[in-house]
Amino acid sequence: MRACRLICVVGLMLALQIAVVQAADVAQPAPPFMVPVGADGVQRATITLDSYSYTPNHLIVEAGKPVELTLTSVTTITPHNFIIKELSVEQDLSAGKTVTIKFTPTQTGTFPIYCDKRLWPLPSHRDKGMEGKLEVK
Ligand SMILES: [Cu+2]
Repeated sequence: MRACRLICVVGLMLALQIAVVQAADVAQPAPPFMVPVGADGVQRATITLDSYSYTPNHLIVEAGKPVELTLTSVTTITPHNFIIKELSVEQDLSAGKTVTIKFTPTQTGTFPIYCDKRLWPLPSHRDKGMEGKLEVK
């Protein structure tokens, strides 16, 4: 009887441990991407746009240096866009296209990146998880 109870307790503890490990895996966000500065002083990165995500979705750049982002869409039908409202960045991107945008952030802070496309009456792409952030240091 006592042995049976012990086995049950050990079994339960193992099950809980597995559940905790799985939860940690799911909750782990992708690490932020430190955008490298080229020899010409330009900070360059490539971002992949899919339905409904940006990869990478958390970029870190330095203030006062130009940023050049190559946006590549890997969708076959759905158009997306790339908006950083605070920095006046707004770029449409048709399915399968690649566009390069350039801007120079002058103020530090963390600014949301998102896609505001939506097919009425469905939720916006941002609501479906198509968002990220630009951290300016
Ligand atoms: Cu979109």
